[in-house]
Amino acid sequence: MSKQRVQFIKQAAGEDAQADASLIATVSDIISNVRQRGDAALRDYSQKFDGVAPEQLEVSAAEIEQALAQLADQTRQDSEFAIAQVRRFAEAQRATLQPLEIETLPGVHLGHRIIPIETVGCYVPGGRYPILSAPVMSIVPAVVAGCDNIIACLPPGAHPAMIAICHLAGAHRIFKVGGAQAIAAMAYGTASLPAVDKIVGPGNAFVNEAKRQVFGKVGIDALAGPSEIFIVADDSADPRVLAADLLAQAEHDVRTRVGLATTSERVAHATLREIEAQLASLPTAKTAGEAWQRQGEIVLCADEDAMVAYTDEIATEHLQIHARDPHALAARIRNYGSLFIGQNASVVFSDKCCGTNHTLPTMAAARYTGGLWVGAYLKTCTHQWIDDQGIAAIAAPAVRQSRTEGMQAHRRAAQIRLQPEKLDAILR
Ligand code: HSO
Ligand code: ZN
Repeated sequence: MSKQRVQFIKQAAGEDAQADASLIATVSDIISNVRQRGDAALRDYSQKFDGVAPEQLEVSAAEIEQALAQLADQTRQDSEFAIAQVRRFAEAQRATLQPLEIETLPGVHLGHRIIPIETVGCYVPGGRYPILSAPVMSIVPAVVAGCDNIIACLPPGAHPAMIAICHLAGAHRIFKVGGAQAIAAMAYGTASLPAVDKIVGPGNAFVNEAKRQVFGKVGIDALAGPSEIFIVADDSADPRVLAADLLAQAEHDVRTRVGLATTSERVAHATLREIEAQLASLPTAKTAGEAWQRQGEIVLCADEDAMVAYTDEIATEHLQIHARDPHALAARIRNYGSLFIGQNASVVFSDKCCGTNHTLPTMAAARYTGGLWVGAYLKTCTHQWIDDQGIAAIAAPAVRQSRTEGMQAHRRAAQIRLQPEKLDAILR
């Protein structure tokens, strides 16, 4: 878009989140090692990267009991609340996916069925914070989809609460394996870990690169970068609330991209001041402040059209709309992972417990996809059945096209289903 219509009050460095050559090579080594040496390689990598090598890679029933017993009552209740909300929304979304049967021509019956993926692997990240909602977001929709086997993998050093929540969310088997080695194990299988059909869930740069490399052997949900937030605001927005929401995502990672586009010069400058003021008392300011310095931006837009165009270019993971008529403004924007309409709809609610999935497209992938949802665990597979009347309608074009293409076996396969007298009519 024409840059004259937007003015940067603060500009982001715009770092490239692509994997570099050494990361690609390291991950490729890890994957081939796990393929060759299985569990032994998993233990070696755990020792190297996590400082522990569990003899038993699968979390036992006794360990699950212990993790549940250690979980504070309130934390358990809050997790069960989050699980219930995510389940409720996933069930409603599941209900929108319906089987189809249609007769498109006399005797030509086409349809699709919705089939759960048999075995899914949910990667649960370790990382800077033990994000208790992470297992909820990848496991609950798999349960709702009806997957037969739901495997969860988490780093051996993960907080025991994460094990308890994997279990509460509905994982069938849980493994203490993290990083690229976990992705390799789920893709190819080892003596302890079953090979899965699809791997979902975010992770660090190693996990991400491993998912990219095993794609094809298994399905993957998406490639995840650091969390992002972008807010569009008119002059009715409250800079205190804007700053709080920007800093909430900035505390994830120093590479987190956070931004505000506004048509109000007052809101732009007041938010800049508010961010500095709030950082001063924020216990996680080390990360959030660095993220803001590196990746924070505030953009003053000439008008609403410029704001909408710029926002669509950013294609952010989370898009908040703070405006007098937030629904009208929201309706104009195409590219976002999840949309937060109006001042009350903060990203933090989706992050934790309101019920929408928090695993969303980053790095502008929102141009071509939405986030993780129950549909990601389901296959929409077509079928057809064709009676004699249908053959009369479709065999002739199939025979002729195959002949034109020189695909003689295809021609025969279509032709063999035709009465000889009809065939004569086609070939004439
Ligand atoms: N914003 C993260 C999810 C999250 N944040 C959970 C805090 N808790 C990715 O969408
Ligand atoms: Zn977050």
